[in-house]
Amino acid sequence: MVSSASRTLLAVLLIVGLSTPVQSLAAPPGAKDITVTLFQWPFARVAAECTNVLGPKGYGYVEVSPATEHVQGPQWWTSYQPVSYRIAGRLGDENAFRNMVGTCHNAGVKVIADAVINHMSAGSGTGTGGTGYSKYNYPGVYSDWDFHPCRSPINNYQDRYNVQNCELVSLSDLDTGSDYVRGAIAAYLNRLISMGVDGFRIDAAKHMAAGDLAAIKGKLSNPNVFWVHEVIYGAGEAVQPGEYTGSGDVDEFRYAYDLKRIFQNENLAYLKTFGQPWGFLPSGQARPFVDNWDTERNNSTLTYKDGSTYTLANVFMLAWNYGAPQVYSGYEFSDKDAGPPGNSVCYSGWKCQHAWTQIANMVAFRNTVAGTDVNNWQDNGFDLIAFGRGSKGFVAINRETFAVTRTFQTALPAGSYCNVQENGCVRVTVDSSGRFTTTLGAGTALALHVNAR
Ligand code: ARE
Ligand code: CA
Repeated sequence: MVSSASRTLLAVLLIVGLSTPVQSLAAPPGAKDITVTLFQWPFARVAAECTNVLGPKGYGYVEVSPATEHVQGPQWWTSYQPVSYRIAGRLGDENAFRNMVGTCHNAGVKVIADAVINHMSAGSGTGTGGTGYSKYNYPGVYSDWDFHPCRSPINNYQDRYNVQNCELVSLSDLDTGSDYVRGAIAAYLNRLISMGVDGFRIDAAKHMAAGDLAAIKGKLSNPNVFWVHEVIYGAGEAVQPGEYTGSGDVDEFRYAYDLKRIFQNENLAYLKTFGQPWGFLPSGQARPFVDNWDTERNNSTLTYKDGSTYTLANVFMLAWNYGAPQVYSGYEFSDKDAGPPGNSVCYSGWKCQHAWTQIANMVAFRNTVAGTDVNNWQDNGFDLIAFGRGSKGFVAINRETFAVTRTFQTALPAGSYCNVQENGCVRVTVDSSGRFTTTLGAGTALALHVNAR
């Protein structure tokens, strides 16, 4: 039960939030448009990674796992069951969070927080920050009447009411139509904004009416802050991704599903028209990706377990001019519920995809070719493709099971370039007509750009 005193306190906090001068950080994807998601990385480690890797490599944004206090347990997904809006979860406290934002900003990297605002927890117990809770009762913030009256699990994605008002996997579903709930959510997001957060991933956005989300966004101290909605496309479902573009970009799951199919079972040559013509959202509203923590566990997309096919799909995404992409960085698992490794070392449990040469060096490639069109598309009809980006970059991808030797036509200025797919600088010479000849091993790529000569 929420006392009127705590409601008054909340109102005061809201007003304080509104009058605190907040730097305008709204930054829809621009020249540095790549987000890396460091799944379940502790905030202190994210900070160090911003300084050591993300900033130097040119990543524009880092997305971190949810920050709030959550239910206890070893599974990773406990962080998707908030019990209060205090920053007191497995990944670090408020100090660690603030330090991370400051350190990442100093490294030129903006921070996206994962906002779990559709629901609170299931069950009852004591949260990671010591808050006692039970279902529909979260002391200091929500009580029974703040939740939707449908108190059963979602079981019909054909029915909008069921999807948005009932319980996603039995999690207490907030009444996001209520002004009090909207205010409480906005107060939480405003606190993160006051700590310098630059954007939000809206978890389970499909399960909230687009109008409710727009109303919450309207209450923010910076209503233009960057938002990206998680709305999983499902054929024939009542709620569709396109409904959410009014208040933010949307994760384009169809892109990830189609990439898996093309890379595994069809021909890369088909990718020539990849993008909106395939039924995806317009490029300016989409966040494409190869995988995320849900899809790598349900096998709907490629994953690190797919070896070079996975790496090449990432290379393609980063070279292709569609959307503002997300690179995913997770950890090895065999049990899909298993929480993150206890150590903090790249390549030992943690996969650190964002630091793999073939992926990390494509960040500078993408930043260099920003704003250019695709040109000089070439393919062999099957699984060898190549294309340029204006006169600034060129990529060739060989997903064949054999090496291919070929002369490629580019629009690059003549000169000696480094193949940034390799460590060190393996030289490729582009002649005065823009051509070069090379041999691409099975499952490898080549990428050249004018800032790596
Ligand atoms: C866990 C247990 C459950 C238990 C629950 C409550 O696994 O058995 O009932 O706790 O005790 C994550 C995990 C869940 C976990 C949850 C809470 O994945 O397993 O539940 O945390 O701890 C739908 C939603 C989409 C959602 C996916 C998972 O539309 O928004 O389901 N994705 C986000 C996050 C998840 C997270 C949550 C939301 C919850 O990315 O990591 O869950 O905050 C079709 C539909 C999709 C649907 C999909 C799967 O494709 O089109 O809309 O996605 O099926 O059902
Ligand atoms: Ca809901």
